[in-house]
Amino acid sequence: MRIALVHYNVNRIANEPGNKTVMKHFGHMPNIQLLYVAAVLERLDVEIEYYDMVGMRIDEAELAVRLKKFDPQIIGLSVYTSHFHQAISYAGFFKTLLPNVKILFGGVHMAIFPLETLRYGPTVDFGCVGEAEMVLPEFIRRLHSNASLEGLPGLVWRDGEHIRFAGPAPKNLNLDATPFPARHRVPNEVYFNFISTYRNYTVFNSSRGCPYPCIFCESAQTQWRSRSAENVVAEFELCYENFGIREVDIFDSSFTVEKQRVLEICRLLIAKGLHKKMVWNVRSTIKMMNDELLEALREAGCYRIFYGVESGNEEILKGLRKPVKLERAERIIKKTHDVGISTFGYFLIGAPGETLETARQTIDFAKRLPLDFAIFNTLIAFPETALYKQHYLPHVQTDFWADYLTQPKAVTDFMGRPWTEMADDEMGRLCHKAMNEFYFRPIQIWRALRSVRSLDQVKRYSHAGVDMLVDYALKRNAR
Ligand code: B12
Repeated sequence: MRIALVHYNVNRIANEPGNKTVMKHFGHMPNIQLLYVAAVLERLDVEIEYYDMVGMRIDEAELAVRLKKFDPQIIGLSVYTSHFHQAISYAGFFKTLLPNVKILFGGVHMAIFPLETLRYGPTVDFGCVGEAEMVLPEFIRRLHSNASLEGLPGLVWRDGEHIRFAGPAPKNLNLDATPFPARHRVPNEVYFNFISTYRNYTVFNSSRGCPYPCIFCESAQTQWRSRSAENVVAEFELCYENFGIREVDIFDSSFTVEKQRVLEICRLLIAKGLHKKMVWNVRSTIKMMNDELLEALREAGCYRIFYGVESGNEEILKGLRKPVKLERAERIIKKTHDVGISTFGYFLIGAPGETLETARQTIDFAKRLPLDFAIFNTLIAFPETALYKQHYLPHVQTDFWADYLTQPKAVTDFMGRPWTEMADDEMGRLCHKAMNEFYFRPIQIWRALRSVRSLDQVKRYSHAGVDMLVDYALKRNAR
């Protein structure tokens, strides 16, 4: 059996909350989800081709040529709700090229809208609802043996006129048994993100799920599962030895949930000398960080920590169910900076109860912290989040995300924020102002320059800086 996996170029995101300059310079990262899928398929009796359209510079014409040549029976895509319509248009494109090909969707979107995706996406044949490693082995086995797909957990599929779904797959509780992402299928040397130091950069996942209840996140209070320290460090080693990777970006929602595991990862990285050969960074809640962890992380080569600070107002934080106190956030970020780890803060404008005054407090708080980088985004209510269910749906007449699935036009519609009286324009303007106020300070320019370690980084920072300046000047003139 032949299966093609396509990491398509995402350029139509619904309700995009991001800063334009950051989006423009965002970089291009490997698709870790789809690389896991490739690794799982490699263990089965399947021939695979993997196309990263941006990373491998494959445009649609070239993709068509390659797909026709490979002639897969199945094409797999990883889908977020925010770009569902783009995935659907790719599915249509693939079916015109290869009329008999079956389209398989997976990813976070399938976990939320399994039945709806097949109902409103007639070009989608199968959906994987859950982790690939929990569904694909049995799916492929049944396809190979021509067995019925009936009752297969984690698979949504078409049976003539009917859509069948036996419920989601059980969670993978043994992450150490999962193969490492198939990085040998992609050009690792081209990947980077907007503030990464090196270009031979990769995305990494050491745990899944998150125990915290933040209302804006779909992973809130989902079962947290982790890989052992040995398994994590073995993947670091492979990245360095086999793929020449020099920077590892750990995207776990909650890397620091288990202190002993983090300390052991640090110890092993040092024991193998990897702390001197590679740099890495993590995302952490303020709540789970402490002085001992910070010292250990620094020693082991962790050079940046991304903190979700979100707001400079305690009441807003409570409303977001964010487990952070401002005083602690300030202390931990200062300590992170003092031990020599670069700091990055995420902030939100437009939370429930936000006013001009609380937004101002957020901007001032961010400026007071020793942060090397900060980003201010407007808050978006994603499906299945508490924010959507409790602060959005009760206040509007329609179910935005349910309607969005049936209306491609909705991609360009803005869903609104009924939980605050502030106008969208005003929040957008405040985010823009916050970015300018934060970055155009001598101390901040100095901090950005001080964090530079590679020529590639100098070029990227200068381009982004110039764009921010031009944008700033144009917006000023327009006012
Ligand atoms: C890392 C991450 C990113 C990284 C992605 C890095 C990368 N290239 O891999 C970056 C920073 C690029 C990113 C960007 C965005 N993200 Co994001 N991101 C996450 C995060 C934190 C972790 C995802 C992850 O790595 N999981 C680990 C992998 C191993 O698990 P997995 O994704 O579930 O994959 C498994 C299964 O789903 C399945 N599977 C997945 N794909 C496929 C495909 C096939 C064919 C099959 C069979 C199976 C399968 O098998 C996989 C392996 O077991 C999640 C939150 C979370 N904690 O889950 C948000 C999240 C997925 N992101 C989200 C969003 C909204 C975005 C943005 C749209 C935000 C924005 N507006 O800018 C952008 C989209 C940009 C883009 N170009 O696509 C939302 C998605 C909401 C939704 N319903 O769509 C989430 C859930 C966060 C949230 N708000 O709650 N993100």
